[in-house]
Formats: sequence, C-alpha cells, structure tokens
Amino acid sequence: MGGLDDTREFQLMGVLNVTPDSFSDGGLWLDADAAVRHATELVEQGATIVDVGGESTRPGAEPVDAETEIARVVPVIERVASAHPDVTVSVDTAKHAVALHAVDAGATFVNDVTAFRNEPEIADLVAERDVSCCLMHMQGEPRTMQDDPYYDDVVDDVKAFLDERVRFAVDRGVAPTRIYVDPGIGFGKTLEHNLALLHRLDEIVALGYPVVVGTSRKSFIGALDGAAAGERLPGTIATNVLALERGARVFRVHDVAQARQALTVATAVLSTPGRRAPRYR
Ligand code: HH2
Repeated sequence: MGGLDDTREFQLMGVLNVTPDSFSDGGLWLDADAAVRHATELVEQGATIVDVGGESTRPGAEPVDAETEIARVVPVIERVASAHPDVTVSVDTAKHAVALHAVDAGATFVNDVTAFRNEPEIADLVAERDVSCCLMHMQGEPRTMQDDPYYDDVVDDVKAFLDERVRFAVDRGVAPTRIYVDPGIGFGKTLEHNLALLHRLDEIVALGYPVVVGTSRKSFIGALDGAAAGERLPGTIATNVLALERGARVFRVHDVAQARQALTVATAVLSTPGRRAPRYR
C-alpha cells in the first residue's frame, strides 16, 4: 500500500480540501488544476498521505450531495494518484458512493469522520477492496455538534466509541492492519474536551491501532490565544509534538513542511537514549 509505511515514526497526511467553504483553505483548491498542484507541493514537503475532501465538516457546515462531492474529488484523486504512485491518496468522506468512486479512481485510504455510522456499507467496500481506513470520533453531526457537547469522561467515552467502531469494522471484514483511529479533535468537543484528549492521548494509543491526530489550525487553538485560522501554526505544532510523544502516528496538517521539521526534531530527541526518570521536588 503506497505510503503507509509502518516502519516510520510518524507520517504526515496533507490536507487538500476541494470545497468552497472549508474553515481555513475553503475555495483555494476548488479548481482541479490548482488542487493537483497543491497536492504536489504537499508531497514535496513530506506528505506520504494526501487527504482529499469534497465536503466541509467545520461546525455549522451545510451538507453537500454525493454527486457534488464526487465531481469535486474524483478528478483530483485520479490525477494525484497517477502523478504520485508512491503516495497514499485518501478520500475524506462519509458517503459510500463517494468512497466507491474515489477507490476506483486510485484512493487507497478512506477517512470517514463518522466511523462508518453514516453509511455502514463503506465498511464492506474497505473490506472488499482491501484499502485502509480512519475511524474518527464525532459527537453529533457537523451542523450542530458544537451546540452543547457532553461526556461523562471524554477520554473514556471516545476510547469506548473507537473500540466499538473497530469491532464493527472487523466484523464487516476489514483487516485490523488496515484500521487507524482518531479522537476527532474539534468534533463535538469543548476546549476542555480537546485538551483532555490531547493530554491523555496515550490512553487512545493503548487501543493498539495507529492514531491519527487532526489539530491543524483548529479553533481551540484560537480559543487559547485569540489567533485567527491562518495564525495557528505554532499551536498546531505544539499539539503535534505532544501527540507524537504520547504515541500518535499520523498527523493531518495543512502546513506539511513545518510539521515535518518539528516532528523530525522531536523524534530525534525522543529516540536519544539515556534519559533518567525525572525527579520531582
Ligand atoms: N478534521 C477535519 C476534517 N477531516 N479527518 C480526520 N481523520 N481527523 C480530523 O481531525 C479531521 C478530518 C476538519 O478540518 P479541515 O478539513 O481542515 O476543514 P473542513 O472540514 O472545514 O474542510
């Protein structure tokens, strides 16, 4: 499977939104030529996975129909897959028809923010075509998910949810080695929920599936220091490094080159031997 190399410490999943309304890059890559050019930039900067999405999932986003989503993503996926055979092309969708056309066009990874709840037959497609998938946690649906999110214990609840969705996928025939999980930062979560998930990410890692983390430019960063979406790279990098240290494997980011440098340095430090147990006074 191109690009999904389990021997790497971390992998970068570059974000490519072919939408008019994504929260930080909406409208930039709606034109297929511009989208394909941007995919090449992401790959040159170090992305081993390019995640192509045709529907925004930002809070309050209006849903789009399958035909519109297919028209946006399929021509881009086809061209990116043929231009970059060593790269994993991912489709960010919760619709079976979109996933099917995307896989036919060369996608080998299905990133479903509903973890196969919206259209469970995506699990059968992933199983039959032996492609990889990311199962993400979300409370509610994008239009209303930020209204009043509630958990008994956000980390325990997200972990139990992901465990249940992994079982569902495996029951439908998906190979366990094809499964990635994601706590869904910003999807039906308050600032405190996002911080708890990042702080205790090792508990999600303990599920035993590679963990994907998507914090890139998200509003919880702005909630902490007032930064606008285009100014949240330092906060994104801080969360990526902390998530790496806790065992996350795949980082879904808009700014691939910068994340790669931060994670390369962090990996070098973390893999240097000789650390003594910290002493607290
Ligand atoms: N976040 C977004 C979309 N897809 N997929 C995974 N696995 N994890 C995430 O955290 C995640 C995701 C939202 O970010 P973005 O694509 O930049 O914006 P939009 O949904 O507005 O297109």
